[in-house]
Amino acid sequence: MEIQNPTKNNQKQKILIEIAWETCNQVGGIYTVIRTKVPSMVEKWGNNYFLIGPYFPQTASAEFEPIHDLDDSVLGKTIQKLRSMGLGVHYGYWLVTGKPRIVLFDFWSLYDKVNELKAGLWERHKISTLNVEEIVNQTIAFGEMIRLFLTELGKDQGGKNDFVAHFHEWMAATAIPDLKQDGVKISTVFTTHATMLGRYLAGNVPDFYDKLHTFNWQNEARHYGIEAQVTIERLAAQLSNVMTTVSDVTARECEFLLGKVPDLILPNGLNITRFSAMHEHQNLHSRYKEQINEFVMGHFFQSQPFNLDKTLYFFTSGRYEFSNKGYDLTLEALSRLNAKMKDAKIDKTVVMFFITKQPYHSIDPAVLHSRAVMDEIRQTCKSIEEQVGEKLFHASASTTDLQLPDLNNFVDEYWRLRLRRTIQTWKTNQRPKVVTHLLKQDDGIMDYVKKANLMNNPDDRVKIVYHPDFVVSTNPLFGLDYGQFVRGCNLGVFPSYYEPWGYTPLECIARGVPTITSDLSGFGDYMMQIMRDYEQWGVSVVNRKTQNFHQAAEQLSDMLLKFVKQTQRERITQRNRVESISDTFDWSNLRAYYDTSHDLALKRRKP
Ligand code: 1S3
Repeated sequence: MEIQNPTKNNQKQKILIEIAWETCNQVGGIYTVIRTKVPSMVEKWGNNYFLIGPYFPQTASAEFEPIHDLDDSVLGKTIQKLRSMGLGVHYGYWLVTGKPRIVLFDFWSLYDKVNELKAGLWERHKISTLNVEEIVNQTIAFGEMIRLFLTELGKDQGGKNDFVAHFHEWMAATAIPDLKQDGVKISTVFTTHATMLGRYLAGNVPDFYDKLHTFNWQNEARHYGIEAQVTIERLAAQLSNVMTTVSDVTARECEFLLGKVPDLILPNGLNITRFSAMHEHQNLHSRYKEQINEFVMGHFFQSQPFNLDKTLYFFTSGRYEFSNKGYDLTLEALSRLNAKMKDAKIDKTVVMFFITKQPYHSIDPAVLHSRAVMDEIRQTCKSIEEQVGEKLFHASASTTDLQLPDLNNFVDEYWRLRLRRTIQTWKTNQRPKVVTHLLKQDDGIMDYVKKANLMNNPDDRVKIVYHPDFVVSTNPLFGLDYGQFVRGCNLGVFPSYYEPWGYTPLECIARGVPTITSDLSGFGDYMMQIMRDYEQWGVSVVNRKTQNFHQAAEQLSDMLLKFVKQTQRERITQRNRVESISDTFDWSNLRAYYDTSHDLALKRRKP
C-alpha cells in the first residue's frame, strides 16, 4: 500500500476512491458497472485506486479478503483513526477480477447516532428525513462514515496527494453537502444512474417525457414519499465538482428534476471476453440451446409437441417494472406476432420467456412433475437403447445367412410396457402452464396474457413461459446460469419505456445474441448515436419517443416477424456480426469517459 509517496519530481500523486452502496453488495445494475469496470481502473490507477462500500457480513464472507496489517500510509492511518473512534472499518481485497483494495464500513457501528445525524442534515442542508424508509437511515449512517473518512484523508499530512472521490447514486452521497460546506480538500464526482423521481413518475404519469418540464420536484417528491432521497440527490448533483449520468436520456431528467444539467455522460460498459475462434460462441449457443430444449420438451410436449428445429427462443428479463421495462409493449407485440404468424401460416414456433422476480410460493409442482416424468422416459429409452445395442451386436456377429436381425425382437416385454405406461401417465390434454411458479397473486403479466389469450393454446404460434425468478445455475428447470441461458436464446427483447442505460441488451451483444432495445433506453439512444447501421449488427431499436403505444407495438411485432422469417444460415451470420461489435462496449474503450470526469473534477477544485 504505497499510495502516499510523491513521485521523484515532487508531483502529487492522484488517488481515486470510488464509492457506492453496491460496492461488494449486489442490488442491481450499479453493481455491474462498478464490478466490471474494476480491471480497467486497476490498469490505469494501480495502487492509487480503492473502493468504499457498506459491510454486510454475508456478502463479505464470499467476496472480501481482509488485509490485517495496516502500514503508516495515509490510508492506513485514516483507517486506524476511524477504528480508534470505535467505528467498524474493514479493509482488504474485493475478490473480483482485478482484485482491488476495498474499505467496507459497518454502518451499524454508528447507527445509534442516526437521529442526531438526521437533525444535523435538516439544520445544515434542509434535508427532511421524517418518516423515511429504513434504507435512508442506513445510508445516512453509511454517509457519515464516508464523511469522517474523507475528511481525515483530506487532511493528508502535508498535502502529498490529490484525491478524487467518485460517488455513485444518492445512497452513497449524503456526505457531499457537508464535504463542500467544510471545504474538505477532495475533488468530488457524482454519478446518478437514474433519478428517483423519474423512476416514480415514468411508471405512473402518462406521457412523462412530454411533461418533464412541468413537474414541481418538491410536490412530486412529497406525493411519492421520497422527499429525503430526492433532496439528497439534488444536493449531490448541485454541490459536487462534476456531475454525471449514464445517458442523454437521463441527462434531460437531471435538468428538470435535479435542477442540474450533467457535466458529462459516462456510458456503461462490460468486461468483454472474446474467443479466439469465431465458431466457439456458435458452439456454446448450440450447447445451451439444447438445455433449453430439454426444458421446453418437459413443459410443452406433454400435450403439445412441436418441431424443435423450427423453434426460436426469445426472452426478456429484468426487474419487475411492468411498463418501465416494456413488458406491456412486448406482450402486445407478441399477441400481434401470434396473429401474423397464423395468418401467414408460418410453420415455426416462438417460445417467449419472461424472466423477472415476483413473489411466489414455490415452483409449480405440476411443472416439476412433468419434467421428472419426461426424464424417466429418457432413462427408459436409454436402457432400451443399451439392451438393443448389445443384442444387435451379438446377433450381427453370429449371423450365418447375412440377414439383418429384426430389431423388434430385441426389446423385452418389461421395457416395452414400462415405456408405454410412462408415456401414458405423462401425456395429457391440459394446456401447458404459462407461469412456472405458484405466484402469490396474479400480476400485470398474467392479466395481459389472459386478456390477449396468449395462454399456450394448441394453435398458438407464440408460446409464453413466465418464470418469476432470476435464472441461476441451481435452478432445477434450466440448470443454466443467466449468461448461459442468454447464449442459448435466439433474441433478447427489451423495448423499455424508462431505462437510464439498460444492461440487458448489452449482455446479449457480449454473447453474440441479437437484441431489440428502445430509443428511450440510454443504451438504445447511445447505439443510435455511435452506429448509423446498427440494424446490420443485430441491434433493433423501437421508436418509443415519437410513436404511441400501439404504433410501437406494431413496429415491434414487425421486427419480431422479420426475425422469425430469417433462415438458420442468416441467423448464424447475424450472431457472428453481433459478436464482432461487442468490443465497442469493453471498458478498455469506455473508461476514457470516466478519466475525463476525474481530470475535470481535479481541475475544478483547483482552478
Ligand atoms: C440503474 O439500475 P436500474 O436497473 O435501477 O443503473 C444501471 C447502471 O447504470 C442502468 O443500466 C439502469 O438503466 C438503471 O436502472
